[in-house]
Amino acid sequence: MAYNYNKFLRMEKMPTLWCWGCGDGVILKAVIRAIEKMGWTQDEVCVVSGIGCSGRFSSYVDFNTVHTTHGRTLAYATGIKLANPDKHVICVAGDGDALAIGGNHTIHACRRNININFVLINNFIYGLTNSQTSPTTPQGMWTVTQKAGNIDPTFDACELAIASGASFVARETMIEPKKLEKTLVKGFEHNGFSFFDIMSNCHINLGRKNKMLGATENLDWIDTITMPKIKYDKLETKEQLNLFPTGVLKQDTKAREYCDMYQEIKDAHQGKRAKITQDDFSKKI
Ligand SMILES: Cc1ncc(C[n+]2csc(CCOP(=O)(O)OP(=O)(O)O)c2C)c(N)n1
Repeated sequence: MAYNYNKFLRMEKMPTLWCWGCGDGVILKAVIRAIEKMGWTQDEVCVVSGIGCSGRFSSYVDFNTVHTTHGRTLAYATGIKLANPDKHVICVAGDGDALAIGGNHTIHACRRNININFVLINNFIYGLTNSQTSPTTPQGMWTVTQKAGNIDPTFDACELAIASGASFVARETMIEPKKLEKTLVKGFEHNGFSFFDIMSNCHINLGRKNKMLGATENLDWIDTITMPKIKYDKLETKEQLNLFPTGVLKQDTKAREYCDMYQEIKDAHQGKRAKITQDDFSKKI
């Protein structure tokens, strides 16, 4: 039987403004299925998105939603989560939103290990504004800002998240929506900052300008640059070049979660516990 998404969608906003064949819709559906698997009610979830094609995500889903400014999703989401630790906060951002203008917020949200689920829709380009280079655009690709080919080295979003301290880091593609759903559930279950790098197509503003004539060619290309971590780990370093491992890349269940620590600070201010000292953290240092 076909899955019924309508309960979680704002049907009055349909059809979406996304291009035909865009991966954003596939990712949106996987997120909805993962939320339902978690048993979260609509009222318990808050979806925060930025500006871009990916930013439209929050307009279409029927949860508590905030459509924020470009690059600032995690600043809003952090405030929302700290004020409402009982809510499940899902943040959605494009690669420009998350890694260029919002790069600083991303680093610090990872560092704080706050229990937010960060869905990076990585289509390798600024989609909404028509093909400017983003931090994940592969070198050599045509962009409207680098018409002779992009010379900027490519960011590995997951390596950035791992190095910054995110306690759950995973990469998937929209080519395998079921696998994506399962990985989303694992991250949603995790108490800490969950970072999902989800590779997706933008056949209109990246693909067709780079000899990938349709959505399927764009997806084929994503398939060639990704590989399950278990296989990837068996390759020689030189064979790993330009390949991105998929699956859960990091999970640290011992890292302290920020809202829990924030509660301790509140308790200390209210005299309910002793002040927090360096000794409380000495094991980590
Ligand atoms: C402060 C600010 N700077 C620039 C813009 C213009 N702008 C809107 S969306 C966008 C980039 C979109 O690319 P990305 O974040 O990768 O999302 P996508 O559209 O690909 O989903 C830019 C530069 C803006 N709205 N606000």
